[in-house]
Amino acid sequence: MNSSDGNNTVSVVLGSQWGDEGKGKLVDILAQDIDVCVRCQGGNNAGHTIVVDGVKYAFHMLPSGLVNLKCVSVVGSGVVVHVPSFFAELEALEAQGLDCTGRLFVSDRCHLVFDFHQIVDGLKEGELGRGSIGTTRKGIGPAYSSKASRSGIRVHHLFHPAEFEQRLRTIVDARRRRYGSFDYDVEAELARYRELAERLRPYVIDSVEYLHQGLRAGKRILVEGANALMLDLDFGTYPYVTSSNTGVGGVCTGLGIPPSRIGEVIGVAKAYTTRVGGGPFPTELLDETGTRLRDEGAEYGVTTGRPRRCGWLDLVVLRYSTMINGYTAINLTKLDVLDVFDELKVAVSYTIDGKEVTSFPADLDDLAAATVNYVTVPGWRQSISKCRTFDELPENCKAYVRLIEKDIGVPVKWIGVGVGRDEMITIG
Ligand code: 2SA
Ligand code: GDP
Ligand code: MG
Repeated sequence: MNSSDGNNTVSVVLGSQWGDEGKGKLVDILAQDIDVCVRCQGGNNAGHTIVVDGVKYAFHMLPSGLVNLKCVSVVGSGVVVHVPSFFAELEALEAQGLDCTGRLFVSDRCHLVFDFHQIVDGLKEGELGRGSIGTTRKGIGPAYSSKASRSGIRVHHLFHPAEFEQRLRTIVDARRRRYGSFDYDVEAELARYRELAERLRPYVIDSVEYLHQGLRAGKRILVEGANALMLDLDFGTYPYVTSSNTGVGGVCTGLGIPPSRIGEVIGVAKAYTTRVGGGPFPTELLDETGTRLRDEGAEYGVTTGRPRRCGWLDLVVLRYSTMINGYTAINLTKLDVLDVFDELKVAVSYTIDGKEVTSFPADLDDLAAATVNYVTVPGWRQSISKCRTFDELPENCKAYVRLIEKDIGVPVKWIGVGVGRDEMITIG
C-alpha cells in the first residue's frame, strides 16, 4: 500500500482453495480505494462475478477493478490473452454501462492465445479421455506451453507483421505435425490479426515500467489473482492444475515486481470447498449434502456453466495454501451458504497408510488412499445475510470462524454473507 517513504507495496488477493472463492467480489470492494488493479496470470479461463446494486458483472480476462470507474486496470505480462475475447469482454462490460476508455491497458509482454490453442486444448483433453483435466478449453495450457517452449507469440509481435506471420505459421505447422490436420485457416487468421493489432494498439503499454512508476508515485496497486493455489502449476494437484503460477510467486513472475514490493496478501477462502474439473478432492460430498451445497451456493462455473463439485471445508488445504502464500489476512466467503445445516464438518487431517498427515501430499495415489479426519461442529440454523458486524453473528457461527483462524494462524478480516457488494462484514 501507500507509504510516504517510497516503500510502497502492492496488495494481493489470491484464491486459497480450488478457485471460485469469491475473489472478484473482494477485489471490487477493495478497488474503491485503489488506483490500479492488475491481473498477473491466467487468461479468460477465470470467472469472477461481481454483483453491485443487483447488477451482475462477469469478468474472465479483464481485471474486476473495472467496475470502479476511478480505477485503472492492467492486464499484466503473465496473463495469456486471446485478443478476440479481450474485445468481446470489453464490449459486454461497456454495454453494461462501464466506460473503460483510457483506463484499461495490456502488457506488451503478454503471450497470445490463438483459436488453434483452443482447438488443441480440446484435442488434448480428448486424448486423455477419462483422465482428462476438465479444462475450460480456452487454450490456456497450450498457450503457456508455447510460451515455455519459446515458440509463443507475444503482444509486441503483433506490431511486427513479418515476424508475427513467420511465428504463427511455424507454430501452427508444429501443432499440425503433432495433432494431425485440424480446421484452422492460417491465412484468415493473419488477416484478422492485422486488424486486431491496430485495434489493440491503444491499450498496449510496457506494464513493468507502468507499475513501477506507479509505485514510485505512491499509487495504490491491487493484484487480482485468478484460479487458486490448489490449481497452481507447481503446488497444486498436478497434473489436475491450470498452467500458471496461481500462488504468490505468480505475482512476481507475472508482473516483474520483486518480493520486497509485496505487502498485504489476502487469501480468499470459501467457508466450504468447491472444485470444477477433474482431480482429487478429499472432502468432496457425492451425496445430497453436496447437492445442497451446490444449490444453496449456486455453484456453477462462470465461464463454462459446469456444475462445481462441493464438499466440506478442508483445513489441510487451507494450512498448505497459507504456508505457501503467506496470507496476512483471510476473506472467508459464502458463510451464509452454511446457514441451513444442522451440523458442519471440517477436515483437520488425513490418514494415509495408517499415518496421520497434516500437510497436503504431492502424490495423487496417496490422496486417493487418504481417509479424511473431520471435526463436527454445530450449525447456527439462521440467516446471517443481514449481519454487518462480527458481534451480530450467531455464537456457533463465530465459533466456526475462530476455529479456522486458530488453525491457520491468520486473522479473518472480511466475512462474505451474500452475493452483493454490501453483503460483507469487515472486521477491525
Ligand atoms: P484450464 O482451462 O487449463 O485453466 O483448466 C485447468 C484446470 O483449472 C480449472 N480452472 C478453474 N477452476 C475454477 N474456476 C475457474 N474459472 C471458471 C469459474 C470455471 C468455469 O470461475 O467458474 O466456468 O468452469 C477455472 N478456470 C480453470 C479447470 O476446471 C481445470 O481443472
Ligand atoms: P472467483 O472466481 O473467486 O471470483 O469467484 P466466482 O465469481 O467464480 O464464484 C463465486 C460466486 O459466489 C459468485 O457467484 C459470487 O457472486 C458469489 N459470492 C461471492 N461471495 C459470496 C458470499 O459471501 N455469499 C454468497 N452467497 N455468494 C457469494
Ligand atoms: Mg471463478
